[in-house]
Amino acid sequence: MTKSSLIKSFLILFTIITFSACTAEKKKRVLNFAKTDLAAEHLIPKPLKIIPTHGGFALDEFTAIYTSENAAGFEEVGKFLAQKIKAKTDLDVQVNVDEIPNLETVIYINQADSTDLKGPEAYQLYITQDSVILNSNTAAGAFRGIQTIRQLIPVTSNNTLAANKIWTIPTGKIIDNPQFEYRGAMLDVARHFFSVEDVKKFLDLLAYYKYNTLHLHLTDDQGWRIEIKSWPLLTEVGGSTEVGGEAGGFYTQEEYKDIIAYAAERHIVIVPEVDMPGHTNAASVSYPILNGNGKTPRLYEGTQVGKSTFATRKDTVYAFIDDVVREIAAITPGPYFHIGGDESHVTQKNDYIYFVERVEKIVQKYDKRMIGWDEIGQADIDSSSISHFWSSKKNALDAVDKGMKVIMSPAKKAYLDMQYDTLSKHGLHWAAYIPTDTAYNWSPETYEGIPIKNILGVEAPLWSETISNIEELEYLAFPRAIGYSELSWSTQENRDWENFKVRLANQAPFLDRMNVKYYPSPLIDWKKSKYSYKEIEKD
Ligand code: TNX
Repeated sequence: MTKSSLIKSFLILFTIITFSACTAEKKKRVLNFAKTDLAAEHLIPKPLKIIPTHGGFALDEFTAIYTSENAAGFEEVGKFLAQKIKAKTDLDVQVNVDEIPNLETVIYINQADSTDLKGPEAYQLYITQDSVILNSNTAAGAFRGIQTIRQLIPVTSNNTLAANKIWTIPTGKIIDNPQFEYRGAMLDVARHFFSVEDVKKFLDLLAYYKYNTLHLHLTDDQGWRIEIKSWPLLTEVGGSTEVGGEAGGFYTQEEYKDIIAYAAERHIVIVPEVDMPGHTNAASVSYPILNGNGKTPRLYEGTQVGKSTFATRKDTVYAFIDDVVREIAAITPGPYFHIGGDESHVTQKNDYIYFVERVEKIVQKYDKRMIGWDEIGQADIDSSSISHFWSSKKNALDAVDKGMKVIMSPAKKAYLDMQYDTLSKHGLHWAAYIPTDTAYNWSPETYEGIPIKNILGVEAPLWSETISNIEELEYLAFPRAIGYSELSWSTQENRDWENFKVRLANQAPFLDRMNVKYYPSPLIDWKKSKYSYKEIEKD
């Protein structure tokens, strides 16, 4: 913080304290809430430390938000919070407005370089009767912190005799920091295409639970979903259908940039995946020169895997991949590029290895860090590349031996497309049935003996063979994705199914307001909510 902004912060706080003092009389009359307990709030993911002080901060028409003004992104975080407060309470909370008559309480979002803040997404919240002070190193940390504030704002205002409505936030201190730096979900837009609006809604939900990554599976046998200007038939032909034979679709580069920007406002990174050398039928139908399985490629609307491959010894294939990676990397600000690499059952092993090693160089040439499904662990690749563990412990441990980081998505535990049980309306069960408790009750920290120091984080992939619209997406993703947020954010000591179950039950009002058609797992005693999306459009 610069000296002048520090002085300004003190001035603001001083003004608030003075204002609060002047209006103490009035406050006393209004603030007769019951004793609060910050530690009993239904926060997900569970913060590292919560110290309750049992008082109440009044969020009302006399509240304003101030942010560090010279720190990049902080004001935007303040405005994001103001919008969400408006949606939930209808209050018009001003952001960084100097002269506010009758100002009584303030939310201050502060850039702090404090050494207590243990990483870029760490934050601290100090909630007193007069102020909420949110400290973090970066705007990303501040953004995670305002999700906690959002979750602390009650759905209903205090029932006071006074004319002004008050939403009471419990006082105390929260010290929080994510366990893993990569906290992701994946959406397969290749088997069935999902619109930009659908992706944005998914991003809204992920942001509320402090996810920081959305991996988009952009290509597969059944569809190519991202415009590549130098190879236009990929989308014209390869994007024209999907599983079941519907019309398919694709994102233009402008639409993809729109998704990136929307995610960036939520401090979420998009990881683009172009799956190869297998899962490439849609590309090979568009440009048969790429094909390496010896058959004439045709559009494919089924769900079998493992029949396609690129011609891994042809230079044209690498010229093609160079163009694809170059165009996508140019519009992807995040550090990663996912090359797929799974289930290349018709690629010779030595060809597969040659392919992965060559593609890694292309990804690095465009300044991205390569991620690939765990099969890539068989190749001789750099320690900066990342193994995406889904199935083979051996492959993941081979990657660990190379010094690589691992993203944990074991299908048996973390696949959002697995059915909850035999009655599930959508989903598959080739890996397992994954009821809501099974999804939560495992430890990525120790799973299959992958050393914790190699674990970059956890990702929950949602494959879309059996889902084709947002309601079906929501049915498989929620509530399980809420549990995965806690597996990647909260420490093992802080996780407990019995405790989580109650907090999860209390997400129902939020999910209802967001019009999320979640699976009403019978394991959860869902809290009834009187609000539906018809009354309040968005939270
Ligand atoms: C395996 S997971 C796949 C996908 C399927 C998924 C269905 C992985 C790397 N490959 O191609 O969609 O199973 O659950």
